[in-house]
Amino acid sequence: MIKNLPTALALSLVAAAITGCTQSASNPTDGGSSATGNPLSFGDGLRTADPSAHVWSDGKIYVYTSHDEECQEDFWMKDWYAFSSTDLKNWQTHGPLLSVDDLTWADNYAWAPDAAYKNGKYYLVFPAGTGHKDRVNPKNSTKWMGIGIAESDSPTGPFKDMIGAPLWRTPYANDPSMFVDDDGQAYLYVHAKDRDYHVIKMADDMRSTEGKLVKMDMGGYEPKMEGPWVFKRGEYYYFTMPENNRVLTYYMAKSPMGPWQYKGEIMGQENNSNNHHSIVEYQGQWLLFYHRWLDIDSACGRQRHSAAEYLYFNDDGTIQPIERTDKGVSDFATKVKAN
Ligand code: FUB
Repeated sequence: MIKNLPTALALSLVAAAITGCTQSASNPTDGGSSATGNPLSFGDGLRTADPSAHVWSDGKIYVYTSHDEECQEDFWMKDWYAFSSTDLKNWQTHGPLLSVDDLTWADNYAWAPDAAYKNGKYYLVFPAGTGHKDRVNPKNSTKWMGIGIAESDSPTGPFKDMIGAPLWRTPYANDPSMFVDDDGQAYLYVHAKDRDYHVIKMADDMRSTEGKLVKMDMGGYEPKMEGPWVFKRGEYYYFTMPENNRVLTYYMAKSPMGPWQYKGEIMGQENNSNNHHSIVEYQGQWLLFYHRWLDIDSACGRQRHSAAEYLYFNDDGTIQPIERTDKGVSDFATKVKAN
């Protein structure tokens, strides 16, 4: 919790310059409310962002999120949560699953996490870092971020950082997405300094990487991006991302390492602010989880809230564009029953 509100507001304005998010407290009509479906009713007064959804063998859907402090200071974030459900309306809170206080190598920037399951273990893959970003004099910045991986016997932790170090120190990296293919090989995609559109294989024990970051063939289109998310449906792999940090777009391929073909927009930008998403199939229904910057209940103007929408494919495997709705997936239980 930020105690010095004027300082917090000043820093929020600096962050706004970066995210492009206008932190206006005067527009309460542009958001949904949890009573209607979006944002998702995660409860406990927690502000969440960067939702990564997975369905595990217990039949529940789990959404792993980062956790925004109230009136967050320039994305200074401390811990990660998960939320589980069977109807996407009633959610159970789990966490914190892990905190930067549990790490020996980072003390801040608990940014967008992902999760994976392999060989009977659950993994929380997460970015974290140290230092300070000087937005006025970037040359004075000391900020560094890397990717960690923590292990548990349960999807809800407690997760333990078994390596006690990041997977690598250079290049600077965040926003990990871990995709485990049908043959058990895990692939790690990241947003990294000078290494976007790269992938690295994980070793079988998931405690180290194998080989180098490999540059993928993106068919000649490589805009600024962050927050990659890779999934498979039928014969196609999908590489999806917030293009320019705001617009959700995607590529398709026949292999998890490409070559990829750009297919265009899934969801447009909102409030000129960042978005971060995941895509998963649950009970036969494909779903998009993402976050919105909404001015609902905060003295600090727009803050981030996790949300979800239905996602549909065309016959050729391409994804139909999605609009943000207030209703979201609140009728999921009846919808899947009817199918
Ligand atoms: O939540 C912190 C950062 O903001 C994430 O890592 C990015 O993807 C953006 O959502």
